[in-house]
Amino acid sequence: MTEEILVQMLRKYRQSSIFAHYASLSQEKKVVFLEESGQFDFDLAFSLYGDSLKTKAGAAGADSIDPAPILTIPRTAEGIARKEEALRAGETLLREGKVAVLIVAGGQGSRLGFEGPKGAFPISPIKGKTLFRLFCESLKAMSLLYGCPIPLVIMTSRENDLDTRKYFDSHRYFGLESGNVDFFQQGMLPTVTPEGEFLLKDETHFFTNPDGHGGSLKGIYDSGLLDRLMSRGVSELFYCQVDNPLVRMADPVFLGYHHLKGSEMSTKVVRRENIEEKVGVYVTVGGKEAIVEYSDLGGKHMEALDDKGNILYWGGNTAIHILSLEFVRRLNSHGFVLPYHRASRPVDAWKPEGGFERAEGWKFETFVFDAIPFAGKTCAIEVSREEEFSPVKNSEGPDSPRTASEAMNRLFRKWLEDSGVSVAPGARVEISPLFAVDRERLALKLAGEKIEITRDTYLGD
Ligand code: UD2
Repeated sequence: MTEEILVQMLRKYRQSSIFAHYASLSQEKKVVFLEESGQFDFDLAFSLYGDSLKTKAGAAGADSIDPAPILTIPRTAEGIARKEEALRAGETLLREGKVAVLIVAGGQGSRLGFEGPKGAFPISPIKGKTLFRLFCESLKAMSLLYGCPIPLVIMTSRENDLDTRKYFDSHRYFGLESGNVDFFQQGMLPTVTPEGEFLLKDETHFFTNPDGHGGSLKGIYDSGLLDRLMSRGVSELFYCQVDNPLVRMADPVFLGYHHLKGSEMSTKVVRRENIEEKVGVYVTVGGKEAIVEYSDLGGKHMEALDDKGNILYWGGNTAIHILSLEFVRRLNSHGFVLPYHRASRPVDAWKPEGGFERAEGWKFETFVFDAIPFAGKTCAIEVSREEEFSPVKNSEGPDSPRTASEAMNRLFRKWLEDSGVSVAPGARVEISPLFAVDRERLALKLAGEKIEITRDTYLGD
């Protein structure tokens, strides 16, 4: 950014205190300030600020919300046959190299009290494998199983990009081909105060925030990775968050349902635990399938029960999706279409006269699930929470390392017991994805074996 452009922008948006601050900087600090400011879209941030003053944040049009069609876990012969058909279709996609995986990992582990990329957080019950290691080993196992490398794309943010790349490098990509792992940084947007002022993070930097996990659908396009994947013949993108160690990486059944329906964006949902659970809810809004975040849904719909007393809007968003790459391209080709949400949070902003002061910052971000209403066809399938969903969000309590590690232990114990292995009540177990990536492979591997597990056991490499 040149000084002329900066001054023009500061004048245009009447940022007089930042203008005075910039003018007070030494020449070399001005150079840093200009260099760092060049990558931010101030016009977008300010127009989002203006728009947000006009529209009332919060609840989607209450009268337009209805339950959405969700494929429940199959229990009939017909449903099981359909699942088998989906499995075969998904396995074909994997064998034909049509699938890539995107993990959004731009968030910091701050709610965990963990410095560094959240994916580097140790979580597995016996070996303490990190989230990234579990994902990579699962992906390696799937690539071996289907005889085709599955490209991995990781979205980082400005705060953790370097540390994330170093982490993968120092662990030699956990056995994946480094040529099959790509990273891109999500966009950063200037934070704005309710009075419409940009903030400073320190003497030479504006205060900015990551542009939300919806930014993954913009970043994969802007970085050129979308085109690269499509030129390799990839057509479907399996999307998940870095915080859920139970994700069934590149799940062929899910891929198959998505493909057989001709869906452009598919979602896995779990039955909401209770009416307070902090997850988005899969509904229809004005006749279009959508996910509305719990904070935007409003009590009436969050708490609604059906005539049997069950939660009416029961589909809780696991944030596990499949998107067709052609659809992701369409979301970008005439300007990125996802709407921005405003979130308010206290920030420690640099004062032009020196030192920091607590200020209220408005951050604007997009949510990946806002792409659902733009899709031609969509598909939502119910999955078992016990098998596929236990995110790590908080340092303790719900959605914590303890609940996720215990969920992994319980799942592995169940896999073993279902394979005829007796597991002593207190024994904790962990099964490496490279030993068996799912319960079916474990059963095949242990068939005919008489095994008894009496103490903490790790099955793996
Ligand atoms: C998200 C969903 C919620 C439910 C839940 C499941 C939203 C708004 N809510 O809640 O509906 O699906 O997950 O666990 O999505 N991230 C980035 N860049 C960003 C922001 C987030 O990479 O700018 C990543 C972050 O690393 C994390 C994930 O996205 O892994 C979820 O982000 P969050 O923690 O802000 O969303 P959360 O957990 O409140």
